[in-house]
Amino acid sequence: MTRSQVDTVLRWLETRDLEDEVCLQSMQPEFDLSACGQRRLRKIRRLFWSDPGFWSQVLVHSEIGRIVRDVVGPHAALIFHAAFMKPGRIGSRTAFHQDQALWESNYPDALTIWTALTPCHSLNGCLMGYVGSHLGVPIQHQFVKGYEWHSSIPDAHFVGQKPSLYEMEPGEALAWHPLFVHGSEENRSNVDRKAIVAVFTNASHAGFQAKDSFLLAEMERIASVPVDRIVT
Ligand SMILES: O=C(O)CCC(=O)C(=O)O
Repeated sequence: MTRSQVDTVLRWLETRDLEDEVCLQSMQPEFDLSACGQRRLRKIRRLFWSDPGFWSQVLVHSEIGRIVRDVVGPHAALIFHAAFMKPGRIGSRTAFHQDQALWESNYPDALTIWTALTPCHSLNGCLMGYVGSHLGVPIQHQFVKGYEWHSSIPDAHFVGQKPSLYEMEPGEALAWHPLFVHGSEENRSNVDRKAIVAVFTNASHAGFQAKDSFLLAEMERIASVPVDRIVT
């Protein structure tokens, strides 16, 4: 994403961050809590479905749309779209997992694209992952004491292995396979570490089902109508 696209998305997210919790319910919010009771947004989901016009412009006019069309193909559909806000000082970690383990349906062709909106480095909880893990098999996930957000891969699985750290600048993106093992540490800096993640898959597969889905081709149609809300 370009700097101006990143700024536009940050402004959109800032508005959500200031919204009343009740207004955010359809985005299934999660919150981080400090020891003294401070509550900040950790994650919101269903970004696209809360503002399809805005997000069609962002996804199609950034490199994301082109990459998805090349890799996933003409029947690509968005099935998950979330923001990770990882607030300064209190932003919690994301335990190691394979995305496929957290989904209700199988999406073997899915492509996850994670875009940094702020600098992401080791101090503020950049993405980490095990190179080559996508070539393996689905790993057993379980609920681990002290980490309730979702099931994850117990530490014992990684004895003797070190994850790679992906330090990134705003606008840079990572793309991965549904079996790629990844996570992130807590934010130990004073500033928020923000990123958005979009998952696309091939919607023309027999038996394709998803609670939310939106075709890239339809986004392209929407984005072809000029609007003044996004600067490219
Ligand atoms: O942004 C993060 O810290 C975690 C992202 C993640 O785990 C995901 O998108 O699946």
